[in-house]
Amino acid sequence: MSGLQALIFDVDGTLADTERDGHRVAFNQAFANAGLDWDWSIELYGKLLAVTGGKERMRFYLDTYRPDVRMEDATIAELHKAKNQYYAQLLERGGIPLRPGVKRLLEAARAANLRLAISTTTTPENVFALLANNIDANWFEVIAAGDIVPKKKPAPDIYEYVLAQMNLPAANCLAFEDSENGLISALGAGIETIVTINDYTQNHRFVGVASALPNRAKLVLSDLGEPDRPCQIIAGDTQGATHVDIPLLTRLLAS
Ligand code: XBP
Ligand code: MG
Repeated sequence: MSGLQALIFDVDGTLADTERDGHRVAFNQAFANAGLDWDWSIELYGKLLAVTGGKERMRFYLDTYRPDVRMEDATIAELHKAKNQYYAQLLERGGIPLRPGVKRLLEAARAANLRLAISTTTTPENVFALLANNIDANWFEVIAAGDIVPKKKPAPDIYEYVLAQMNLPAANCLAFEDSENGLISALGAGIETIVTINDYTQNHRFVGVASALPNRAKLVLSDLGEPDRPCQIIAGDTQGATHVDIPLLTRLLAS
């Protein structure tokens, strides 16, 4: 078996810009509702994103910014559950659209009989909440999310889990990520990766990030682009293409 067989997508920041106006807002609602005076600004949240996983992020916040506060893991888990309920409500209101080119590329992949999967740090319910408002979850044969593996990104575990579930070698897959942690995770599993940046990740390193080969993103783009709305190419060679489509991905994997 050779060539491109499957596309594996990160969720937050890649399928949709869910962090600043989604998860962050929902965290703050949960904190306020619990009577906590924590308020995660847009800027602070950018720093907290260094840690993947909502529960892990809250623990990191406490350790780093509120060392005076003692909080049990169970309390963090309750806060996280409340935050995810607020997040789902926000998505139900249609608050967060898919990023440019995402739906088009997923439809093209299905038409080309490519297999699809999700590899994310976020809680499974949050993935389904996003998909429910945008695309059919059944398009993805594997949805690997949250605590399904003990070590979250940048560990490669979640991508390795997807490969094992799909019974596919890394060489037949491409990953889509938006962040350095995500890129390190995918490369750690040996999967070539396309990065689409966003406001929070535009200054991340996408070259020389992992000891595994290859140690760089195959492409770094503003977004996946649309035929009538070209993407910006930040690094890599799209071979003249102005949006990401299946012929480009097939060529990239072969090159
Ligand atoms: C996303 C995350 C998540 C979300 C919040 O990483 O780090 O923690 O910010 O989701 P990725 P939860 O883009 O790699 O999926 O609160 O459900 O963890
Ligand atoms: Mg992401």
